[in-house]
Amino acid sequence: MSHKVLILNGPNLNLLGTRQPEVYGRQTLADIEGACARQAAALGLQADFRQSNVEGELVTWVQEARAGHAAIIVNAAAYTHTSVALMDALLACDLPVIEVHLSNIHRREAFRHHSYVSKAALGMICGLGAHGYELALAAVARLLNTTVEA
Ligand code: CA2
Repeated sequence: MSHKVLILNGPNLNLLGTRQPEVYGRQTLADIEGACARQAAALGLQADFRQSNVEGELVTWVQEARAGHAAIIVNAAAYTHTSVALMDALLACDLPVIEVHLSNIHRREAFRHHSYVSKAALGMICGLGAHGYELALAAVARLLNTTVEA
């Protein structure tokens, strides 16, 4: 049975493709979901792709992931820089966590340079647009295979 990977997207990412294409690209979140589904299948994984504008809903999904998912990929959007609650949930989930951002948060405003999510993440991919999600899935596939073989 293929491993299920929870791919979480935070607030306002549902607006992708409608505004600020110079920062976030032209792809919609549905485009990214489709690309993740294809990449996951090619890697023998299953993508469970979700978006929420509600911090508590993201926290609940992370808590529930422990029961049925093998890893979490998370673009927490603005909650990256504010949410101790999401960080605590990710730290407690006992799953490998990969952080993704479409933009290079370190080339942007100073308030985007700090990430609470990074405290719980094995690694972070930023600045490569939607391709970052596919790279994160490749990293998860490698991590899970390594774990099985070790
Ligand atoms: O670069 C990323 O992926 C971010 O996580 C995106 C967040 C931002 O707060 C982070 O600092 C970096 C913002 C997501 C909002 O996306 C929009 C897309 C189109 C129009 C408006 C917002």
